[in-house]
Parts: sequence; C-alpha cells; structure tokens
Amino acid sequence: MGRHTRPNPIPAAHAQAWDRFFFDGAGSITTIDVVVSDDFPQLQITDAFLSGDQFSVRVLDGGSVVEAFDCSVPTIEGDQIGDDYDAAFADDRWSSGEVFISARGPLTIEITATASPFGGGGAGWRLTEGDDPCRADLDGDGELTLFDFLAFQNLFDAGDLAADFDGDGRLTLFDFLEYQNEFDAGCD
Ligand SMILES: [Ca+2]
Ligand SMILES: [Ca+2]
Repeated sequence: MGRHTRPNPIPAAHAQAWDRFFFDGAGSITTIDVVVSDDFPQLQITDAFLSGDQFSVRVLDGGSVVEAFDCSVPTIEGDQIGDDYDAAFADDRWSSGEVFISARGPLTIEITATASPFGGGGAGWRLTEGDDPCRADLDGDGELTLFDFLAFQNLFDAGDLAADFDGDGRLTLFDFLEYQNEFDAGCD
C-alpha cells in the first residue's frame, strides 16, 4: 500500500498528452491535482505495460466527489503493451475508463488500484476534449426538470450562444428542437 501525490497542478497546456502514473499493490491510491477547463473536460484512464491491473477513480473538489467511475475489468493478465496508452485504452485486455467532468477549476483525481496481480505497475491518464453527455441539464443539478427548460428559454431570449444547441452559430427554432430532443433523450 502506498500513496503517491503530485503537489503541483498539471498545466492545462500539457493535458492532452498521456501522462504516466505508478501504483503499488491493490488498495494503493494515486492522487493527481489538475485544473479542468472547457478545452479538456474528458478524463481518460488506462492501464498499460503488463495487463491485469484495475482501477476505481474519483474526481474530488475539496472533499466533495464530483465524478466517480470504475475502469473496465481486464480480460487477461500478463500481456505487454509498453507505454502505448492509446492502444491500451482501446484494447479490453487493459483496464480503462473515462468520464466527462462537469466541474471546472482545480480538482483532484484519485485513482485506487482495485486489482494488481503483479503488486504494482504503471498506467496512464490524460484530460482531453469531450462532449457533455447531459448538456440539457442547464442548471447543473443532475436532473432534467422544468427549470432547465426555463434556463434554456432565458439563454435563448438573452441571445446567449449557450443556447446554440445545433452549433450553427445562430439562435433559431432548430435550437429549440435540438434542446427538446436532448431533453427528451435524458442523461443516462
Ligand atoms: Ca437540471
Ligand atoms: Ca443554432
């Protein structure tokens, strides 16, 4: 069991590249301080090197959990892929997972190794581009309610391009229709 801490926030300009982290056996925790921006809101985690490790991830704002997910279960132990994180992320022999982070600003990523057949290893993480899977939740309370509809209407009436849901740079009836579609589709 061990605890690794990176005290310095990773500059956003570096956030697109995969960065390596090391972990000890199962139960060890790695914490990484980041600054999350609109440019790179998608957190991706992947095991690399020898397959078989598995992770559980939380994103913390102070003491509050703002996102949490379990990485996939690796399908095999002991296959070697080196530090090719892109390949490992796409390959189900290596545990991986991702989440869209809604919160912005300084946050802490906490990665717990939940399985580690070789007693430790190396893995990768990065922040990258991503789309909000629930952008219809305009008031950000995690549910789609009448208040989100009202918030949309307010943005639209104010000429705020946050209401440009079809992304054509203008506010038209089609934004209303797109908003309604996403609202009806729900967030899960
Ligand atoms: Ca809402
Ligand atoms: Ca539009």
